[in-house]
Amino acid sequence: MLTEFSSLNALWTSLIVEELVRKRVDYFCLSPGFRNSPLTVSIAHNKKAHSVVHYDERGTAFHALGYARATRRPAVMVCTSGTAAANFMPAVIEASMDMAPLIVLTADRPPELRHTGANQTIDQVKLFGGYVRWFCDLPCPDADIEPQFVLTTIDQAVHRATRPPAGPVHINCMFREPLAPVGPKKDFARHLSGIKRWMKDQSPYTEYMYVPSAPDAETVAKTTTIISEADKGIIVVGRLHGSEEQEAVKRVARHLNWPVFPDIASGLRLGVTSDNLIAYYDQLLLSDEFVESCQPLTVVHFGSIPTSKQLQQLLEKSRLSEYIMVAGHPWRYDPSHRVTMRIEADVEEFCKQLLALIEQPSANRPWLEQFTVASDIVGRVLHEVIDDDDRLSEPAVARLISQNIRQDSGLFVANSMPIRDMDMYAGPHGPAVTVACNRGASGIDGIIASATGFACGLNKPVTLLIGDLAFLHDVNSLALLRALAHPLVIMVINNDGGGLFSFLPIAKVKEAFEPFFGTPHGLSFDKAADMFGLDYYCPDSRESFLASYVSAQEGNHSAIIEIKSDRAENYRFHQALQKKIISALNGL
Ligand SMILES: Cc1ncc(C[n+]2csc(CCOP(=O)(O)OP(=O)(O)O)c2C)c(N)n1
Repeated sequence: MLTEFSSLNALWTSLIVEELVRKRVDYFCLSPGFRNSPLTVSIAHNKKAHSVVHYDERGTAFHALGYARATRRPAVMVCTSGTAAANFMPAVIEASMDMAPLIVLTADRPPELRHTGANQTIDQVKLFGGYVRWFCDLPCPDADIEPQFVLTTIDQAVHRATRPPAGPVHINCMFREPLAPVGPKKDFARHLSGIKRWMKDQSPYTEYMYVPSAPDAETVAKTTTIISEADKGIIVVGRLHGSEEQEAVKRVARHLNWPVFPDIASGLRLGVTSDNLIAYYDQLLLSDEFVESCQPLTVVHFGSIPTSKQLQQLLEKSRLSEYIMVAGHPWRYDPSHRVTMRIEADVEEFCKQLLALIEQPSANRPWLEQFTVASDIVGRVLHEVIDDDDRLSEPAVARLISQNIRQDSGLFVANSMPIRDMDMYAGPHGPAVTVACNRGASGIDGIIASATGFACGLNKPVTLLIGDLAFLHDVNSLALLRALAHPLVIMVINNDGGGLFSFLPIAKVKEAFEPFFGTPHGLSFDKAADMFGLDYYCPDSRESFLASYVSAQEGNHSAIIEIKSDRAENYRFHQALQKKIISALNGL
């Protein structure tokens, strides 16, 4: 590391960037602005820093979030002062609620310009409130403050962002003029004398050792007893963090051989290989008769709250004797207030210890078979109604993606109907691709940007399934597709408004429904593709859909595939499908 800089601003920001990089936090998402120039230029100068630049801070932040989701490592987002920083808020909230690590660096004016009417100056202190794991109001670079302070601040920030519950941290960086690193360089060797070793080294200044909490033997033994003696047990799996957790939960699920209800983001729902994975659990629960006959008494739950409303209702309705929830953080995750035993432990470690202790419980074959038989019946109805039908319905799109997505790719599903359709109808025997979604706060904002970040983090092609309103909400982020090394295929279901609302009781308020909820816009997206230089397809049959999807995935170019749908017709299709499923399940 050099000792000559044009200003203390340039010196401090190069310490910040270098320390982040040494912590393996080397992915920087920036938006342009002048107040953040010292940070921006230091990022540009650091050869180990990877950067993405996007003009819209909201998209920049969601891109960082998508990257963090894919890598489980923090991404850094950088912006100027004022409303630029406020535009980071939606992604900060999503990251906070779904435990994705982020380092937020906002530039700010010096203290003497706060509350003075100075241009582009807002109150940025604790701007993100309780949604960050840690806030630091970093003073203006100052020769009287030792450089060690800068390094330990970054080390603390990375630690707070990554230890469970992971999440965003915010460092508000005040800078006084001059901001541009121009003019003659000065030697800061004396100022840097306290960190000589760090200057020669490649290691971070402070190593934080995080030892994940292993469950104590007593807890594992107690759980083992409950599980061994349990009757009518099910395993619920919500979103898990990373493939290690997924593998560990899979092993426990296989060993217990209880029916497993895997959420679409659990990592267990696609590419199913075990007989006890109940792929269509959500659809089974449509039948009151089936629900009556299959009420669980014991639940073991890993990961977050699943998307399925049916499952939530089942858990509320059942007379559970034990509801064990295992997660590596202290949060409640219990909206129906049914959890009786909450184990805060590293999920992998807990699963390992449980497996070492627990014998395979005596098989309750009829209990498991009830679910596997019913799930097969749902599968047959779906095949008949969706796969054997020429129409390109919205459920058909979800199914076709699950069956035809490339093995070596990722899948991002938007909120509203895309995630529900995928959860309910995805074929379980397609490729086991990595799935991500923004389910922390379930916004329809920032989805395109999140998918681009996810693609960069995975370093693989990604398919995004998204509705038209979510697409329009984030159309700016199509500019981010330029940053991708692999193509993103955006499947946009254009049902001319919010399809989800047709399924809600508000749909009965006829006079207000269309203008205030359905919100038709009459737009199509060919021109958006044109504007951002993307390939564009608009298939109107299963056959042309498949041809478009194959071509888009084979091409080395991002594409929009627009599927036009009719909201009212989609609602009727779902209703008819569900009626068939219920009648096939009744009388089982
Ligand atoms: C940022 C944000 N604003 C509003 C909502 C409320 N909302 C939930 S679903 C939905 C409609 C989404 O429409 P679209 O993306 O076209 O998907 P579809 O419902 O047609 O599947 C809206 C507005 C939200 N979840 N997030």
